[in-house]
Amino acid sequence: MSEDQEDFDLNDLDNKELVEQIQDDLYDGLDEEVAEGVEILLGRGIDANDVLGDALVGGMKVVGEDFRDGILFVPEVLKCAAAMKSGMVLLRPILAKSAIDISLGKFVIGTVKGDIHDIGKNLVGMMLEGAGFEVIDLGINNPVENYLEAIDEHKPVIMGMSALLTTTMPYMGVVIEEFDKRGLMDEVHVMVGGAPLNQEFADAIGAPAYGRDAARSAELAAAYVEANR
Ligand code: B1M
Repeated sequence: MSEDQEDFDLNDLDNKELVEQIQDDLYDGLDEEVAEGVEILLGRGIDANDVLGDALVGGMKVVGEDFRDGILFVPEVLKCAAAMKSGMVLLRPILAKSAIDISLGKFVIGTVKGDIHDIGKNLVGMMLEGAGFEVIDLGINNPVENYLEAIDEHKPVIMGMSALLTTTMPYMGVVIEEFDKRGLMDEVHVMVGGAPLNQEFADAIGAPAYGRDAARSAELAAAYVEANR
């Protein structure tokens, strides 16, 4: 380690510099540094949502662009994802702290078959917990059978699917078709989300709800429950 690096202290940076430093550290896959930076910002009283949006999601945006342009490859992006998660672990208890006494019910969420992206799904899960839902996370790569089993076992109010690839998002339509065949669309509200989706796609596959981002999804889900109590 060079003398410069040894002397470098994240505490010396102002908030704006620290956000940029966290973005750089996330890009370089430095999980300990990302976690330290997040801790410092929280310790300075910065809102957890701002830390998430500016430092972590902001950093991942740059990663996504360079991944798309062939500057970063899968092994590097995996490290970035791990670094992002090291920051999310610290935000989770704050974002997920139950804001409401009465549970809004169960929300099952999972990434669809063929897709292993889970950062966005995990964020949505955190926000839902914060809004008052009990979240059952099915993880990644879920075939329709997993969603069906989860409905049977947990009787959720809402079932959420996430997809990050244009090649996996049509599978959401397959799941909805199966639900429809089994008469489940009246029993469970379905929400879909993920970067390549939009309202038009959600409408086309017959999804009753489309969540644009984590915060909006939690608001939509809570509003649905309130309206149907
Ligand atoms: Co992937 N990947 N990736 N990747 N990866 C994308 C998605 C891509 C856009 C990158 C790019 O080219 N710019 C591109 C997809 C292109 C396309 O389909 N058109 C892509 C590709 C091509 C691939 C591979 C095929 C690469 C390869 O192998 N050649 C491969 C596929 C693997 C597979 O799934 N079968 C692959 C692999 C990976 C990694 C494993 C390396 C890693 C995932 C690690 C992990 O998740 N644990 C990875 C990552 C990290 C990305 C990018 C860089 C970042 C995704 C992310 O976490 N974003 C991504 C580029 C990008 O999106 N800019 C990319 C941050 C997150 C907070 O946002 O997930 O959008 P997001 O979630 C948001 C909203 O979308 C919404 O709320 C969230 C929070 O606000 N939301 C929901 C999400 N789910 C929701 C569900 C809801 C409601 C809202 O209701 C239930």
